[in-house]
Amino acid sequence: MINDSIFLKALNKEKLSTPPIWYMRQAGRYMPEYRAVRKNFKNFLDMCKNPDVCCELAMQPIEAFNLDAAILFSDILTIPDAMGLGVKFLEGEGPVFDNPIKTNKDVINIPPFNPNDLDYVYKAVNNIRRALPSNIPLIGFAGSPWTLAAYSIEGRSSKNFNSTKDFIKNNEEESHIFLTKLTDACFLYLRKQVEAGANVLQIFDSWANLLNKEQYKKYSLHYIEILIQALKNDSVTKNIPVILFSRDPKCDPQFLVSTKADCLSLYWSMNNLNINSLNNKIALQGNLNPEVLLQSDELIQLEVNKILEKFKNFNGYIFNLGHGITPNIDPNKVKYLTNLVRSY
Ligand code: 1CP
Repeated sequence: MINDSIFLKALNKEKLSTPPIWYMRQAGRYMPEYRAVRKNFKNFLDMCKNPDVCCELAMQPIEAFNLDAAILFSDILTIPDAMGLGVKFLEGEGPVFDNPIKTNKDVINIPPFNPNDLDYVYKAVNNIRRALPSNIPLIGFAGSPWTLAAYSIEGRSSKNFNSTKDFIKNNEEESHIFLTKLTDACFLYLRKQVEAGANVLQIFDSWANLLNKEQYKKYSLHYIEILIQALKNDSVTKNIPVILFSRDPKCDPQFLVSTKADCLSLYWSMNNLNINSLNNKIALQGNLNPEVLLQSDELIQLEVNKILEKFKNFNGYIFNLGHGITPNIDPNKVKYLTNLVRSY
């Protein structure tokens, strides 16, 4: 039964003797099983368009580490691709857009988002839900409107997203129009994922760190708040817990709490949080620096103990990393870490 899930219990702020465990980017290049499947596809997005392959990939970390939650295998850039921006993942380069947003006209000309264009994603959700044990929830996800806008305007990944920063300065009105279109698309997309079987939703604001405090509220948090409100007001999604991951935000964590997310996924450097004041108000997830997994077993143990001590008295703590597992991490270290947390 899904109600037996310790992950859902933690999201519901229940006190548990052992925290549930899952990892951001738990399926991916660090696993040899993943690389064996990946080599059959030139363009990563073509692989995401195959629901049977997505199911196999989402199940790999569940089978390898016996985790307490699965995450849909897909990518956040499916939405800009469906909006006609032509997303490709090139070898060693990451995502590249054929038609990035360059002018304010490009924003106006974006065709209306049709959630049915992403049927391949909902089919993957359905396959994964059916493959999972009944007590293991499936996490559906979307990028935050701001993070999707940043990729769509920049046209690729970047260290500092300077074109995006210039665009929002020079085209304020169109930036808000674009963010509104993305917010609507995220809502329709997440609702379809829930209809297909997703039990929990996570919003990835992976480029929160680009904005200063004032900009962050205006260009990102504002739209996340609208998105969460739409999910909470909809009959299909109203009872689905929403987790918010924000990478290194330049604002008081209290602003993240006011989005009404059910759970905050804490970036590894996010230590300016008064945990006691949040007890019973919101669930918390994450916070271990993924780079710890490149260290010796002794060092991993030391860092894990610090995290588990920190959240010991918190009702609703979910063990996770403070960002995704990177390709250079040894799967044996992931196994070691998982066993450490379970035997704490
Ligand atoms: O070549 C390959 O094998 C592609 C590697 C890869 C994988 C495995 C990419 C390309 N995306 C994914 C899957 C993925 N992406 C998942 C499902 C797998 C899982 O989590 O188990 C999820 C949830 C994502 C989400 C995602 N994609 C985020 C948010 C999370 C985060 O890490 O902050 C972001 C920012 C992306 C964009 C993306 N996808 C892939 C790349 C190379 C990038 C760009 C990253 C960058 O800008 O640096």
